[in-house]
Amino acid sequence: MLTTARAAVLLAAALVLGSAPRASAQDEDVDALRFETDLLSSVYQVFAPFPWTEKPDQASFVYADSKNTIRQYLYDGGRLRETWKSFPLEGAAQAVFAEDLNGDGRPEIITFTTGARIYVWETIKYTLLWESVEENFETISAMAIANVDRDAALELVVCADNLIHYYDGVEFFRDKVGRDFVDPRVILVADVDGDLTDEIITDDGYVLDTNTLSIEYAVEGFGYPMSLFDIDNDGILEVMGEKGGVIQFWDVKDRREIW
Ligand SMILES: [Ca+2]
Ligand SMILES: [Ca+2]
Ligand SMILES: [Ca+2]
Ligand SMILES: [Ca+2]
Repeated sequence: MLTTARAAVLLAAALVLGSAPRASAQDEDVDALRFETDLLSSVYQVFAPFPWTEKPDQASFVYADSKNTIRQYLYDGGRLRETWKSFPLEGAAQAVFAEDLNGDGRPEIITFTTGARIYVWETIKYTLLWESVEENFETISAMAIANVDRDAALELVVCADNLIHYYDGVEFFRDKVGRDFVDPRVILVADVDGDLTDEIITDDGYVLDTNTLSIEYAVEGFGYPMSLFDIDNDGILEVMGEKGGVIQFWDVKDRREIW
């Protein structure tokens, strides 16, 4: 899957680079790159759009390469160039995120690795804000960045050693730990039953309450890749996952598979 992701990233970059850098085509190229990065990031976790650039006609993205490094690229004036590279990480990055955790208007870059480490950088001077050296996890399998509690700030929602952990997105202390065993490769956070509170959805088939962190609905796996999509247009997202080459949809509100 990672190899496919990297191939897709290179393909996207090649498509952009391949287009002639005519001044009149530049805005279209930037839009095309933004579209590609959004699409790729929805399927491949090692890839994320970077939602901040100095100028409006630029676009940027981050991705985790196969050499334990996070790289940031900037598309500017018809050219794609690398603007930042992390130091070698403890293990290969499994997912990368670019979200403004501290609300200062600039995204932070967040990743976790096969070495069960979490890293967070700010992106003005690219100072490392946190490396989770003291957590001593055996494994980290999935992560999401979301607001899962009463304060307005974002949390890191991490599945470490098969339990969901919340970390404060500014001070990085552990806020909460679940008790239910889960084993996801991807975590999504959204309101999938229409009660106006978000749930945590794991690709191994669980829907957890964001407040209690206990399982409120379970199926035998939603599939991977997994995403959310309102297929019946009733305003409530369905869970969509791939299993054995088949796309399936679940309506969590009605507790049934609908497709
Ligand atoms: Ca920030
Ligand atoms: Ca919060
Ligand atoms: Ca809900
Ligand atoms: Ca729906």
